[in-house]
Parts: sequence; structure tokens; C-alpha cells
Amino acid sequence: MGAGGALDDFPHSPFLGELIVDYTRGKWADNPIDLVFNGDCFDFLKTGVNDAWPYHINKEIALRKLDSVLGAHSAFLEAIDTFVHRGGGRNTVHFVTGNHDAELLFPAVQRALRNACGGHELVRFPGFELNIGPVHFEHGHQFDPLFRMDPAHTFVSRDAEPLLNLSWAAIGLLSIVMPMHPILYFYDRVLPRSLLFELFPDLRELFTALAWRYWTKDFWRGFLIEKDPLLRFEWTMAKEVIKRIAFRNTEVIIDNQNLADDLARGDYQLHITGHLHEIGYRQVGAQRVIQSGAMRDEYFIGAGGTSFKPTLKGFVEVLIDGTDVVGLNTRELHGPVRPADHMLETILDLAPFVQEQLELLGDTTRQVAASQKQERIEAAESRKK
Ligand SMILES: [Mn+2]
Repeated sequence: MGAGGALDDFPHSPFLGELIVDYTRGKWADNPIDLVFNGDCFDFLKTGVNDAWPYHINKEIALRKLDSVLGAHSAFLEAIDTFVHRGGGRNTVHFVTGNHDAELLFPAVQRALRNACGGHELVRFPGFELNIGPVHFEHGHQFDPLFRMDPAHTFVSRDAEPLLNLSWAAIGLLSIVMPMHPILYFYDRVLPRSLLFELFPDLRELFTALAWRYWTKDFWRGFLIEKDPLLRFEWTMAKEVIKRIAFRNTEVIIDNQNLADDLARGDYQLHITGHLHEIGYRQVGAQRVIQSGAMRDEYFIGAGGTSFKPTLKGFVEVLIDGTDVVGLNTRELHGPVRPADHMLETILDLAPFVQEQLELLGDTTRQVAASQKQERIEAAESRKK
């Protein structure tokens, strides 16, 4: 859920609200229910503040983002209130923290969100992971080297003010991609990514050029000159960035070894992750891992980029009897239809804009090179004199 309108990846709170309230009726009404939002429920990463995307996120900025999002999703808040209220003390809501909603780590944000959905104690914020009986939940970004946050240092302080200690990739996205997002937002919902870039190579060139400019220039200015406490340099991450730029792989990932190391810490019957958007299964040694899917709007490219077919919205139901998992249902639903003016007609609708941005970037590089060359010539000439 974002801040509403065309840029919101899930402007469908009435749809979600009805789905949630369904779990207080019929066969569900007799059972205690834990409703788990397994990270990235809120898209604070893509929620601007005064048309900017700062990566220095203090409590005030986090609360302003929360306000923007909640203002667009009152039906969701009402449904959470109804769900907990009708449970009579047996229904619980858990907001696990993902990489798009790290702002949930601020206690003030947790209080404000809890108050906005009825003030129930049974609205909970477990942090990066949650255990319910035999089931372990976590979003999955902690297994993604670029999106991982240090769980022991989720905040850093600058001038005694706590700031979210965001991941490399979050800072990169806020710095590189978000300034273009109000125009290019639709492409972030298009699947498969490889076909998007095949049909529209200039788009990949633009993101590669922006990322290259950032990692070779802007990052170092903040790191070396401004000594920004949020900017860190680590070889493992630098290698990952270079690898992903070189292989043009902009997807999020869950690293199997990282996941296996984590699974070895506990003995659960079932692990549930998110982060990757499709419903899926993986087997890691003897452990069963379920990807629970996503609800955000995404579209498969059809007819060579001239039509877009919405994906299904996925989630899972886990049935628990005492200490045992006794059932697992994956569910996929058709979501509501977007207004036509939120959509592109064809994949190349924004090609003129992308071309213009590429020329601007190219021209800047050429201008800098030309002026540096001129300076060298003049310096050489003055030495001769
Ligand atoms: Mn994620």
C-alpha cells in the first residue's frame, strides 16, 4: 500500500478489507486467527516527502510517510479494527518488517498505526521475524545481500537523532530510481523484467547509466567528503553491485545459502517468506519453505508490449492444530481493475522521455570530458610559457 493514486501499487483497500473481514465469518469464526503481513505491507520506500525521497529517515519523516499511506487506506484500517474486535481477544494482527517498510521499526510509527486501526493491543510489530507455534515467518530481505539491514544496528544516530540504518539497496533506490519514479512507475509493475528490457533496451540503459553515475560519483561524495554515517563501503556489497550491474540483474533475490544458514538456527515445521512476489515452494535440506506471494498490482506483457495482463493476488492460509501444521492452502484472486489513466497503452509510451534522459546523461558526461580536456590543454600551455 502506497500513498494512493496512480503511483500506489495497491490502491485497493476496500477489496483487501472485505477479504480480511471474511475471516471473521462462517467456518473461520470459531477459530483463533493470526493475520500476518509478512513485510512490505506498506510501501514507505516509494512514499515521498514533499516530492523528495530522502534516505535520512528520522521519526518525523517516518510518521509523515505513515500519514500519507494511511490517508489513502482507511478501508484497510477499518477492516483490521473489525477483524480484531470480532475475534473477542482471539484474533491477532502481525506486521512483520520488510525492506519497503523499515519505518515500522520506529516505536512512534507502531503506536500511530495501532491507534489508526482501533488501538488494539493485539495489533503487533514483531520486527524482522515472527514465530507462531511450528511456523516461522520472515519477509526474506535479510537473505538478500543488498537489502539486508543489520538487525543489531537498525538505527544510527546523526547529531543525536536516530535515523533508520537503511540497506545499500534502499539508499541506492531512493537516490537513483525514485526521482524518475513519478513518471516511470508503471515499469516497476511489468513482468517478466527480461522481456521488458528486451522490448525497451533504452530503459535498461537509463537505469544502468543512473546507477553507474551514482556508484562512481554521488556515493563517494557522501562517503568520503560528507562522511555520511549511513553510507558504508564493504567489498562484499560492492562486488554484488558490480555483479548485478554487469549481469543487468535488477531483481530482488533470496540467497539459498543465507536462507539455509538461517533455517539451521531453529527447528520449525514450516518457514514462510515473502520478498519474491510469486507464490512458490523451495526445499532447503529437510526444511520446507513457502513463498507466500504478493498482493501488489503487476502485469504480464502481452502481444509484444501492446497489452498488459494483471497477475493474480496471492497469499497463503496455514492451519495449525496445537504444535502441528495440519494444512496449507495457497490462494490466488483476481484483484480490482485499475482506472485506464493509471496504465500505459504500450510498453514504449515513455520512450521519448527515456531517450531525452539518456541524452541528458550522455551530454553531461561529454561536456565534463570536453571541459577537462580544455583545462589540461590550457594548463600545458601555461607551463610552456
Ligand atoms: Mn521485499
